Amino acid sequence: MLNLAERIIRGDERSGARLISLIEARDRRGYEELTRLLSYINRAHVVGVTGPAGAGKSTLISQVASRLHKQEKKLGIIAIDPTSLHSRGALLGDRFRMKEAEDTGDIFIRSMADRDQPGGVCHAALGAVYVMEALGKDVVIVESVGAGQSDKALFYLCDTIVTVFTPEFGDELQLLKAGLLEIGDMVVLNKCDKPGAEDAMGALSAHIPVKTEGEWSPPILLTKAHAGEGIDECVSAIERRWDFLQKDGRTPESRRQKITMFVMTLLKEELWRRFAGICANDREYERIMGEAQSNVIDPYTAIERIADSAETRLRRGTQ
Ligand SMILES: Nc1nc2c(ncn2[C@@H]2O[C@H](COP(=O)(O)OP(=O)(O)OP(=O)(O)O)[C@@H](O)[C@H]2O)c(=O)[nH]1
Ligand SMILES: [Mg+2]
Repeated sequence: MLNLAERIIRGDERSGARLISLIEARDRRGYEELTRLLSYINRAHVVGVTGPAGAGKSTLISQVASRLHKQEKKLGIIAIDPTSLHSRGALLGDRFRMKEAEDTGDIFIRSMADRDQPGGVCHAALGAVYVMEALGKDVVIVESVGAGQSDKALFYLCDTIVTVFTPEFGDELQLLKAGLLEIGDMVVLNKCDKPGAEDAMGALSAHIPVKTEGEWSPPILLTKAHAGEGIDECVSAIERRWDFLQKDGRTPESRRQKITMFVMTLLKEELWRRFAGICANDREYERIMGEAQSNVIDPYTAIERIADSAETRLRRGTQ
């Protein structure tokens, strides 16, 4: 009998979905299967789409994906949905907004939410990207709101990042606060049918980092995603970006750096998860915290003592 990895390499999407579920469940058997896929990755153009909630990311992705599909490209979509923390309905909602992509009947769409780590990077997303690459997808699109530092780490696994804004978010301060502009390789101003599109365009242009000769320069694209307008330009920009990366931008070194960043971000969360588990039943921790609570020691000293005690035990454990 073929194992999951072998079936995935032969293009079996049901096995792909099963492996993603194992990774979501943090099942070690899933990691073993994923290891078998490692010589089949780094083939697809991985495109991350980020931007404020409701900016039109899903609508845009659906339109772009269905056009790429018409060009005989094989597509996978991963939608990371923070709202589904509150209701399962949102997962269905996201798929519903990807109607054009769904209607092709030929695009692998996977919605996921990391219920264990609200606001955190989606633990299973990297695995899902690997699975889709091993399935032979040409383009894998990842959607995420991209709020918070750790969520941004998700985009370390992308080759191209598309940031989507709307005229409502055109205001300078919002853009800077969101911290999203500087990570974008393409900027989409969606909902151009709304008032304020020109002002927003001006604010966006002023903030696009200036690139030197030979570097990729992020284009600004104007769209009305719900009406399918501006989509062809988005598709060509994605293709131009891929050509650029093929020539000189996607070096093994940059890939190595991205993996390091991704691992470090997830490691931070994992260490914290384990540490919090230890503290929950630890007398030393409770004693120090009790002293801080009753003002016997100041909070800074408490932090140092708790960290020292954890470090000592960690070192002892490794000897
Ligand atoms: N007026 C207008 N509405 C749009 C446009 N594009 C999308 N919408 C609408 O905006 C709403 C939100 O679109 P989504 O595609 O779900 O946005 P999203 O960014 O994926 O939202 P979240 O995943 O919840 O963060 C939907 O009702 C869309 O129909 C546009 O160009 N103009
Ligand atoms: Mg969405």
